[in-house]
Amino acid sequence: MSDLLAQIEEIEGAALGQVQASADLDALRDLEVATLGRKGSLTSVLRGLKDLSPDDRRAAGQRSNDLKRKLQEAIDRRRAALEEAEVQASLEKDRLDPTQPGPPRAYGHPHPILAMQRELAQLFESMGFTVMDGPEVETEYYNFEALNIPSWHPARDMQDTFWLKGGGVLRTHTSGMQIRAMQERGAPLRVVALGRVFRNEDQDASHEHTFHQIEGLVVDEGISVAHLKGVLDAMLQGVFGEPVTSRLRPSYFPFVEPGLELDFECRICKGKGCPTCKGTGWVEMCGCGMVHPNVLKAGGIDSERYTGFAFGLGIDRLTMMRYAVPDIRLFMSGDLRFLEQFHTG
Ligand code: FA5
Repeated sequence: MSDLLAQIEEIEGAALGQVQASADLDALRDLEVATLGRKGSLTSVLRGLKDLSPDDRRAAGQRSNDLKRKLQEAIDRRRAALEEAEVQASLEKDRLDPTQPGPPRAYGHPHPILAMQRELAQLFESMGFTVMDGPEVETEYYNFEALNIPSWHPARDMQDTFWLKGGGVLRTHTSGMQIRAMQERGAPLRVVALGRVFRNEDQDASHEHTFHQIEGLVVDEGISVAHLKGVLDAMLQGVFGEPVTSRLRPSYFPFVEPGLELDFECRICKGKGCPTCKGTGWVEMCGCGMVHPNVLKAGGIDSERYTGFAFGLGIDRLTMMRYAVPDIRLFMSGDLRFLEQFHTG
């Protein structure tokens, strides 16, 4: 009996210390097997109980069961502590801080002409205009004939044209949209149409073969040049963020009567005269006028009842003025050193 108790005490003395000393889960599992396992030290002690007297057996049995429970509890506690330490170690190793900013990414940004188009569209929408889209490949009818420019008319020479095989034409201006708008929507009408236009033109600092226009058209009862001037001045104020001095002067386009040209005071020299405004102090910005009755008729509108104004503005030149860009060709140069100056993000 005393032998057995001595063995139990020895196991207790050694094993409890070893549980605490187990450095990892594998070592702890080995210890568990070596003490409490089927062939473990405590198990084999228990097997010896059968040779004892009933009283000794009860006393030694209780003692060894107490130890078994104590050991099992100590092992379970140690296991939980080791598992927790393992989780902490792996969190430490694969540390993720979701509040850290990500690596910088190279974002693109709208081309300055596109940004200006969007701004203009928004500006006119805020004045109650509808924004329309139309084809870049036009028919001769919409680009010229319906605009009071028959094929024999010398005004055709004002816009040198890219003709396509089969009779189509790369639109030379956005004015064809006047007819499409009137035909599609009738009167009263308040629309703008923006987009690319094309001319067979020699390039220089203010001329491109591919550029952008915004066409405006208002048709209603009692529309006058005063409305035209008011809308164009509101547009200039919107674009430049302050009132801009402008003037209307007579001009000629077959699809308006009277025909006018809007100039505004040169933003670079404030009207004093500089190379950009060719010393005049004024910059020519858009053709405009009162819609010719023939054009209203081509659009299916009663020219006795309704009048209208129209304008066609060069968006590239407006953008040049806003940012003091000296040469229109920079826009299509693809030169990122130029374009990245317009990165606002
Ligand atoms: C026209 O295109 C007429 N359709 C404008 C119009 C509309 C008049 C409605 C009356 C009523 P013009 O050819 O002048 O007109 O061109 C209008 C504007 O486009 C010019 O004032 C200028 O700002 C711009 N523009 C013309 N040619 C070029 C070019 N080659 N490169 C860049 N911008 C140009």
